[in-house]
Amino acid sequence: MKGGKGMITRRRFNMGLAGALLVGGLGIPKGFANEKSEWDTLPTPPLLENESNEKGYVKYTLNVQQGMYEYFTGVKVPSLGYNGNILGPTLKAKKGDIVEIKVKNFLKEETTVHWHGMVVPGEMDGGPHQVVSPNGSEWTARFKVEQQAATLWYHPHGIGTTASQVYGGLGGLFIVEDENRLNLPNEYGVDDIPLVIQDKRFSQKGDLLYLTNMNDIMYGMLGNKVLVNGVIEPKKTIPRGKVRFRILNASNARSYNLKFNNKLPFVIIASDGGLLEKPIKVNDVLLSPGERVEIVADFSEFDEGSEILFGDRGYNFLTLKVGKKGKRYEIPTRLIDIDKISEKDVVRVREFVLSGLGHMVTINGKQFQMNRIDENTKIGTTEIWRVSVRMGMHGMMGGGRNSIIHNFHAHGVLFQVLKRNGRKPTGHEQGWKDTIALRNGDTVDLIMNFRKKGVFMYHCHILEHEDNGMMGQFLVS
Ligand SMILES: [Cu+2]
Repeated sequence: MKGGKGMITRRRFNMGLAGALLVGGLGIPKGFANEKSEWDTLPTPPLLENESNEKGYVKYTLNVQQGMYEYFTGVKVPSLGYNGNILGPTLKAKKGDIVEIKVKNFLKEETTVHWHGMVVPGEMDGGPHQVVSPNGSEWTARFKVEQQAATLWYHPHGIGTTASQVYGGLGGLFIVEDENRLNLPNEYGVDDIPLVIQDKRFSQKGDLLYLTNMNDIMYGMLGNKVLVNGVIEPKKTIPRGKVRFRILNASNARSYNLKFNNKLPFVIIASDGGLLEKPIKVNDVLLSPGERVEIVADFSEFDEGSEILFGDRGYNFLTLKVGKKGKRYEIPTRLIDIDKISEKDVVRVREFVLSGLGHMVTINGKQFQMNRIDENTKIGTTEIWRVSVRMGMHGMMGGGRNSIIHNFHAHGVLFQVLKRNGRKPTGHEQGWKDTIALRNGDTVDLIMNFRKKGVFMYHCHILEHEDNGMMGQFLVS
């Protein structure tokens, strides 16, 4: 992937930093002028070639490596990437495939690769127990894909190094496909467009900054620029027609309320774990770190050459230009059937209380310990996990009731949201999920059935919180 072609000007940065101060640590910085004139600066992460010719068998190699990358033209900064300088190739597999991925770690520190959203046995999960030693060591993950089509991702998950490694550039998409033949936009990079959204902080010179103030520790690292697929405020020509976006929030800590600038409605068709039962028409969608959503927007009513902006709270970080007429797609009113996990099968309700900030973050009053299993369960069991955020005195510092202060991700399982604050879930929370956003005071009831054995993590996906110990382990035996 090429670097961004943004030109740095003093004015632009001064405005940006001033704006960031005005709206506070949790707001999107305002006042960034988009000064790029070039089109199609949005790269599409390349599809990684399957090394196997055998049917039903997929083989990949991921080299975890250091590199240099130009976020701003002419300013090379150290970066991390899979098989390249930044981010990683998109992996694809079909439901039923046996997947074998060799991970080679060429970093000077340990790493792991976690398949976020893929339901696999604990020892293949790529969590903190599957460390890949530095300087060329290897680890091979081997698992069968047993879930429906979905947009998943992979990223590091080492102890205390997840946040810095993801921020440095490590992360990529993992697309699962299945036999479903709905007439949805499916031409990768053309009308089926991956958007990996991240924010990063840059100095006036264009250097990448990390953990430079106390708020970064308290709330997690928030940037002053938003990047899509590794490029700051990119632009992309899209077909005049229906376009699907597979959106991943791969930011360390920032949540986004994503919308088009012209109030263009769109439909959400998929959540973390795949298609929803029905497309849901909305004007915006909230995405906390680690969550994915697939949306379809219809640009057929726009004139060729129209520009549509996409972003959050007045900071539009993606510019789309309507191009030539695209293929015809019909979004059906019914997408798939989702089997509801029955509450009658629930054998246990477990409570998880998330609290604290900075170094004081806890789940149920505890911080992560590598040699401690926090919860034990049995394979095939159905449980409700009642997850809440109780900030106590910290609540007043947390940017108000409407900020996503923590979120919750469980490995090794997909869940359904039974209730959010006593009400039925709305939007993409009506589908299969593995990560869920939480505000202070929120309580969500998540119903799940354990299908894979092993030790798995549950944690806040604000990566600085995770690294500070906002994580626990459960054993499925
Ligand atoms: Cu958190």
